[in-house]
Amino acid sequence: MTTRCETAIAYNYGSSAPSGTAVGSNYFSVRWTRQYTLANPAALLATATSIDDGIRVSVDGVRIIDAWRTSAGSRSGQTTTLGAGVHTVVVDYFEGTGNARADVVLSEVAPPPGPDVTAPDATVVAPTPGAVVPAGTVTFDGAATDDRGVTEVRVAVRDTVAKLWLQANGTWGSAYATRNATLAAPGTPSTGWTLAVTLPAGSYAVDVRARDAAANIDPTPPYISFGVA
Ligand SMILES: [Ca+2]
Ligand SMILES: [Ca+2]
Repeated sequence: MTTRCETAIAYNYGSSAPSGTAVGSNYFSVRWTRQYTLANPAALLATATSIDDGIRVSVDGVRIIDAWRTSAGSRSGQTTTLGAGVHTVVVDYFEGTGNARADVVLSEVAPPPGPDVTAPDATVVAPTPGAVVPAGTVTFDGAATDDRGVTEVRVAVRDTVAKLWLQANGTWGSAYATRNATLAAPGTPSTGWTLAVTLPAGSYAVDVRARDAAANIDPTPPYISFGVA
């Protein structure tokens, strides 16, 4: 038996014996053991692109590839998600007769993301609270952030004297109604937003609610009072 450190499992022994060992060119076996450190929870994927003949791979004692037979080919296997830290990988290999080959690569597979439970947050840059802006086209703008991506910013405009909301069709009504702002970078964690509406002189407020793809809504929506003159 020969024991030594090897940096990678990437061997095409062909019809020869592994160099530097006492074993013959047929009927030999190898056990490779290594520690694999995960910085973050992930699965380990073992990809054996070319194995001749048999292979077994286990991670922390759990078999992920079991192909202990005399044949050539590719095999792969994957763990379920492992915790961050050190994991032990053992690869067993054997050669029967004829050609011999062993190529095994380990890689990390990030776990699927969990549900999005973090709501976005929106801010209003214009108008500033208490500002008086010219009648006509009034442009609202601001920014919105989310841990994964802002998909919508809904803007509601209220006539604070009549206590009515600007409806989708441009009329004013008692029901809360919104318009979708234009996002500079929709679906990203940080975006600007803008919306223009036409307003006559009066007293107004704007209510802004950002959403993400999971329909989480900003729990602290800005509500900015302003005047039009
Ligand atoms: Ca063989
Ligand atoms: Ca989110």
